[in-house]
Amino acid sequence: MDGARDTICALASGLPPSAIAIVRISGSQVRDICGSMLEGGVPKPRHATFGRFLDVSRETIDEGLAIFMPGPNSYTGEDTVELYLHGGAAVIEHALDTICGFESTRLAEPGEFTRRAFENSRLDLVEAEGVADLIDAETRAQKSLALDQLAGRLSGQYAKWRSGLVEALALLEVSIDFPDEEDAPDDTDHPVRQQLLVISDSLEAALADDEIGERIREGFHIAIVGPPNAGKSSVLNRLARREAAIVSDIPGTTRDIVEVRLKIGGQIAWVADTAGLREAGDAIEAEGVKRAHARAASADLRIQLRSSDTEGDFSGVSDEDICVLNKSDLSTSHDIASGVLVISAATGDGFEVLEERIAEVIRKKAGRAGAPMITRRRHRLALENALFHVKQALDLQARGGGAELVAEDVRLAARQLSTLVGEIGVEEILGAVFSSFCIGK
Ligand SMILES: Nc1nc2c(ncn2[C@@H]2O[C@H](COP(=O)(O)OP(=O)(O)OP(=O)(O)O)[C@@H](O)[C@H]2O)c(=O)[nH]1
Ligand SMILES: [Mg+2]
Repeated sequence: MDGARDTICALASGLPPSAIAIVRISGSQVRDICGSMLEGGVPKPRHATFGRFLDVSRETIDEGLAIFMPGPNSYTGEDTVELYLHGGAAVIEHALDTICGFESTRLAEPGEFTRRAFENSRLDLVEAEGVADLIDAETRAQKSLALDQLAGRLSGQYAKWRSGLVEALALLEVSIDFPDEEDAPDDTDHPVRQQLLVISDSLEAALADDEIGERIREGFHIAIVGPPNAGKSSVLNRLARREAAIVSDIPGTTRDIVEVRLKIGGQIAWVADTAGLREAGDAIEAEGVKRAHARAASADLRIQLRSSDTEGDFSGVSDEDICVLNKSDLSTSHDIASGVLVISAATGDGFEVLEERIAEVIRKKAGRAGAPMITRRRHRLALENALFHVKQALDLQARGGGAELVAEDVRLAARQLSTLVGEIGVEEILGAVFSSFCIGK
């Protein structure tokens, strides 16, 4: 990314054609651009001002509203203007071409407006991720998670842990700097230990969250498992309402995992069809069976599928799984155990109940989460590393390690939290976070 001195512009609204297009410009050239492009000159700050937009040859680009937000009290912290144009491709192109004709002015890269907001301390890194998540949110749950994050609840929690560590560090520094000083607290070991124990417990509790925040953000994992020919692929297709997986009467049809993304119970879910579980015939099927077992083990929820015409055996199945007997349209000689859902992928019989049962499980899982929730792998890794160092510090202290050594681990733990909120700017982290944004944000 180029230096912050360039002025950047982008279409901030959806792709044309649309009723209105919003073009956003940020940087030191904004006043000059307004002075030249807007018939009425630089608009009054934070007032919607109607007028004509002109190119350098004084040809009309369009007419519409402009809102000027002078820095530092703007989204990016720089002078910013938003132009509200008619949302046609030609209008937008004419406007952007004109703007990019100004000195040191260019199209923005993905996430560059938010990156500037971050660099100008308008947002921390975790809050900036909240912006991206809010834009990507498809469910209410994702939206409220993103809003919480944007409002700084997650950053607040991370900051609390960090300041606890800094306090412990301050106590340790006292015993390092003034080991024999009269005024120094006699025993800093005990308060340091207390402080570190509180943080370690709190980090451990936050990490033991079944990754619900990540599930809400990225989707819950559901696996359909069972013997060959039970109708797993047929069930997947009916849940997906399309022919996503191949169905045939040859046992062992599915080998690779076929996944569909659904909205269910107000959440996103990835439903995986898997290879039928049996002592496999050939090497390819054996690999499929291996993958099926692995996916079943890592899933948040398993749908155990059996076919009523062959076997209705659910022995050995976990209480947390949903037991489903398929092919209800065929006659069955089995007793049906209580709690087993009876469906037919051929007729659709029982699917409403099945979908409701899935929704119920997911809603329950999502509802178990405490607040604020860890929403990304990046955060989880940083917190796990922080916890590792806190525990190591506690361990060292218990074994009579010197304050310098204990302090080093506490410092490393605090550093993890600083990196998390972007206080310590590691360039590749910033690149990874902001490149996932859309252009114009
Ligand atoms: N009558 C009836 N046939 C069904 C039903 N569901 C699936 N079938 C048939 O059962 C056969 C197997 O269906 P699949 O969906 O391919 O079964 P599968 O469990 O994915 O099988 P594998 O991929 O081999 O493990 C096909 O011929 C389907 O048409 C049902 O509810 N009723
Ligand atoms: Mg199949």
